[in-house]
Amino acid sequence: MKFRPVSVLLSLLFALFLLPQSASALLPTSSTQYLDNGVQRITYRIGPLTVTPGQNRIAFKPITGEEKPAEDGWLIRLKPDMVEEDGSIPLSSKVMFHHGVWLNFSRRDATSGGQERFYATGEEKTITQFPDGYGYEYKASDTWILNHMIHNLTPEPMTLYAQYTVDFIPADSPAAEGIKPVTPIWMDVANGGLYPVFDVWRDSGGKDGKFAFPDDAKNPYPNGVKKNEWTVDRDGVLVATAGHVHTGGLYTDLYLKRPGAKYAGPKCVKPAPITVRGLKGLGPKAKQRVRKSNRKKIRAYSAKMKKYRACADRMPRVENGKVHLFRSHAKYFNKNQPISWDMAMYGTRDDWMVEVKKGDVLSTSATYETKIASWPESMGIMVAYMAEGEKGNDPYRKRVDYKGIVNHGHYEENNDHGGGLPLVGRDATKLPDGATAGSNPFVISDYIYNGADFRLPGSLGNPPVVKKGQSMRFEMSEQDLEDEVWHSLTSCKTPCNRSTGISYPIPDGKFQFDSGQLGTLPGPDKAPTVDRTWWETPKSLPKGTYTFFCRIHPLMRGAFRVK
Ligand SMILES: [Cu+2]
Repeated sequence: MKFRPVSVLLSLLFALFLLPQSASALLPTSSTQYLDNGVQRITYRIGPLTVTPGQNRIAFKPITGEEKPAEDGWLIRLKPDMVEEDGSIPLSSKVMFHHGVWLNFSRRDATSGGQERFYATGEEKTITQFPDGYGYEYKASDTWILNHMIHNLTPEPMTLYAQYTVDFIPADSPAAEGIKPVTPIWMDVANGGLYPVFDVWRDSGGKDGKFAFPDDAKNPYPNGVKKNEWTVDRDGVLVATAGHVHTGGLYTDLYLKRPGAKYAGPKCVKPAPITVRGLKGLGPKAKQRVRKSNRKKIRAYSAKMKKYRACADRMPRVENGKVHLFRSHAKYFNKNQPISWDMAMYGTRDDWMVEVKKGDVLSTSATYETKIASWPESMGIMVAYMAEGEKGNDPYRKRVDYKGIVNHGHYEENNDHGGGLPLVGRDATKLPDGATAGSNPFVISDYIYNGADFRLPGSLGNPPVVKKGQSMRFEMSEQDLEDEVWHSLTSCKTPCNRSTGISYPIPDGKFQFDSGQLGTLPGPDKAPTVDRTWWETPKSLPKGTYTFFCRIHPLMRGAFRVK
């Protein structure tokens, strides 16, 4: 989309009234660019969001007055960001936008029945854009709430803003004429929960080294409800989709099932093979003569084969009424290693446009790599957008699952990969024995695994020792529990002492263990914590020195020894 930044209109009035005298660096809540096709490109910031040291909590923030459009209209593109007070984007090695889900409390969600989840982002910061002529209908009277999880990887407090840039067409603008509304169809392998996650363990993926949820999971849906499916509730056309995975994720898939449906396109006729007199044993001249005399025949055959291949390529593969609609690949900028947030998802092309019928079943799955590491608390989401009663591509006649378009390039905030120098501590495998594990637990406080943290100097950093077949216990401090600072003990490959970044350390220990996020919360849904304040090392570990880190605060490193 081309645009001409004619002018930048700051919301001066609001800004002047709201600007605290001490905070002259504060940017206004919104700013507008007028694009030349009747579209306003408006950047809103939601906040300030106070981010406590080390936090990793799910919170809700009403999106009020000047944090969203003032008049009715259409949202045709949304681009997310997370910014500091001066508008700069923090390094994702320091703070991570785990997720932001924009909820519209004035509408019902198509797939969950709760409040409508109409837009979402994770740290990969996917831009949502609808094909020309489609938009998300906006009413100024709608109640919006941001469900956000901002993960502070450091002990420093922060003040941040969730920022989003919308391409907006006011309802009374001539450009709004004929825009068709889209409904968000939230597809999720664990749809419905506040924290829809699953664990991926290294080597669980079988021969191909890939683990797909739910297909490869044992008993993925214990109560029998297939959370990754949705029955289409009206005839319509899917206009766009893109996936969401976490680090280690390779792709998400979207399928459609129509009971009894079969391939309905033209038959692709494979040409009968032709025979040419054998060339074996002939001299070069004779060979040329034979080829020449058969040239017409060969050409005709090649042309038919070409036609056949093109036809076959356009043919969808239908199995038991099920057809593949799209695979949203994750493109990693990290030398193609799927080990960090330095990535972007593939989204559909504007000509994707898939016809669906009432009663069809949409389903999704998410695939992760399992050769490099384990990936606890992973997600698999595909938000699709659907327009009603439109004409599109019949997925049973014509293949629609082409590769799509990568959503964006590498982002600067993802430059800090870590895994280098300086080392954060000594090599624990070479340190002498520390204390012997007794009845007192090791207490985690001030971002230190006290008694087991190899970053500490001298004998303080020596790995504590436990007898084979026994376990040692780690406990959260009262203070961390009170401050809601969750920690994990997650195995990483020894010596696990390189610099911290978005791709180091990772859960790649030779023997895998993960405590989950230690902590407890009030209420029925304790996510993201495991609702436990302690963890014990597995009794099954063979002799050796084990290193671990905190997935929430990867600067934290520890070790223990089994003897
Ligand atoms: Cu921690």
